[in-house]
Amino acid sequence: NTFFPPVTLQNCEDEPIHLPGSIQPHGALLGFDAQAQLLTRSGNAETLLGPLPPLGEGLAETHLSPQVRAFIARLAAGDDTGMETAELTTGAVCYDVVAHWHEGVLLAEFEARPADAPPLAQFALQAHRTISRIQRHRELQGLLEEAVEEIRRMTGFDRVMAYRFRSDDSGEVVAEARRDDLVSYRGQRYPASDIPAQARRLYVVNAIRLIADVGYRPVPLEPQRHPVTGAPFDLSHSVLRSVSPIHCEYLGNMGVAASMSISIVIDGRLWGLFACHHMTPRVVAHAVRMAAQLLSQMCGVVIERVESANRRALQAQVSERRTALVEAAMRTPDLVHALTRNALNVRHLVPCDAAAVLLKDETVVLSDAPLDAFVGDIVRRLEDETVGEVFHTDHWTPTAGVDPHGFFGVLAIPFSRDEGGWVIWLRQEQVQSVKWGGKPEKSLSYGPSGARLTPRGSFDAWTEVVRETSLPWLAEEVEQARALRGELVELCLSRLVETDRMRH
Ligand code: BLA
Repeated sequence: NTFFPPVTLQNCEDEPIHLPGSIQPHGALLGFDAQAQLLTRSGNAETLLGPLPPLGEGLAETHLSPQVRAFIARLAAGDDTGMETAELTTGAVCYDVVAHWHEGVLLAEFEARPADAPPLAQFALQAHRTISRIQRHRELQGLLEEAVEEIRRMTGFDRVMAYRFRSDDSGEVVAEARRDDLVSYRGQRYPASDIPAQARRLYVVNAIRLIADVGYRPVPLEPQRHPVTGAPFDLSHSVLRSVSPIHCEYLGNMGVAASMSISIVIDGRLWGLFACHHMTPRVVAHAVRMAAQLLSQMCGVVIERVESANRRALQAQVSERRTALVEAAMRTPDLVHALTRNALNVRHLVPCDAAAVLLKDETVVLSDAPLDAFVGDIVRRLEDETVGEVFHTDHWTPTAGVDPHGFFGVLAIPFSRDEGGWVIWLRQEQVQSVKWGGKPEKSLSYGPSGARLTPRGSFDAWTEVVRETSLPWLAEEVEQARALRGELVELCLSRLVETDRMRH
């Protein structure tokens, strides 16, 4: 790469992956301006496609085939920003030609159709069948399991994973279909830096990418900069874009020779991706990639539907529990008992690993761990602060000498300042609930960046990032706590008024 300083493990996010100045060698690229004059081409273009005009000139009769010339002339005359695809022959080779306009440059990419590529029609039919099956799912796990099986069948990859981003952009393999002899990656966690921010952004707008041979030598564009603007050509939407060398090293260390991933985008946000590995180089025909992309888009639609239905059902259920809990509290003078001692208690309002209720001199902790001192310390510290209605953190710093027993998430509501009334929910450190499940990677060799670029290295990096933090408290969880506080404040207030009236 001739434009930018070398990429290291430390500056991954700065690598301008959309401006690599080169493509992968399993195809050729031509760039034209609005006058259909050649602006750039990949170094392998003449070898693959035959004679081309000099830079700055248009295609003539001696260049490419009439079919291809007509296709390019038509696109050059328009300014459609979408992607256009055609199956075109030149020099006795049949190509999938994929063309799009971007920032005033028409990029046309040529991929030889694999001899055994099934006709597009067959894939359209198959995709249609699959999609109607996918649409029937009402539950996330089943949907993703079926999707990875289906993508594996469609593409023939050795391993297909559904990779889901978590709220901190770290990720988890949530479903997997794989060749029997491969170690499973299901359940593994990876830090956000394994798919850096600029890559996640790019994958929202360009939903699919193929690395046909991890060990490839990039083919430079000639020239690498636009002759008029001087800017490097933007390959954000290119299908042959050369990918980050760091990522290729990562895949190589894993023993992977070809990789493809397909974005799962929901509401303009990268929800996750289907990540495919092959242990030998593998070219996937354009039509197959489009079918897989269509499937992934459909998954996005269904996931969104399932998740919002789940969210609504859960919210309704929790609100019902909250009402029942407050009603129970209203029936007895012993508020603390009502909130902690029944089958339904404060633990059931917010997903947590422990909870506590404090009032006057009483502290009831719902946990196997001896948390009285820890909880007492939390309240002492929060009483000194202006907490407002709800306090929450996913990285509580315990006071020196107070054992947090592995709890780092604190969600707390003060419901009676005068009488020291608090409800507290606690969550454990994330790492406690996830264990490294991979086998030792005996068979793997490390590239120049060492062991960091391996699943084991990723897990260690993830562990480092999430050390002494819990899962974050979600907005709707905080809102449930706030609602409970409102109701308890009111309850306490009405009791106060009651006592007052009885006194006078
Ligand atoms: C890209 N990283 C990616 C991609 C995936 C992953 C799926 C998309 C490209 C592709 O389809 O292969 C990560 N792949 C994984 C993970 C699993 C997997 C986690 O199969 C788990 C099983 N990567 C690193 C580190 C850096 C890094 C430490 O691990 C940087 C310091 C960079 N990853 C990196 C970059 C890209 C990337 C720059 C973008 C590649 C591109 O599109 O050019």
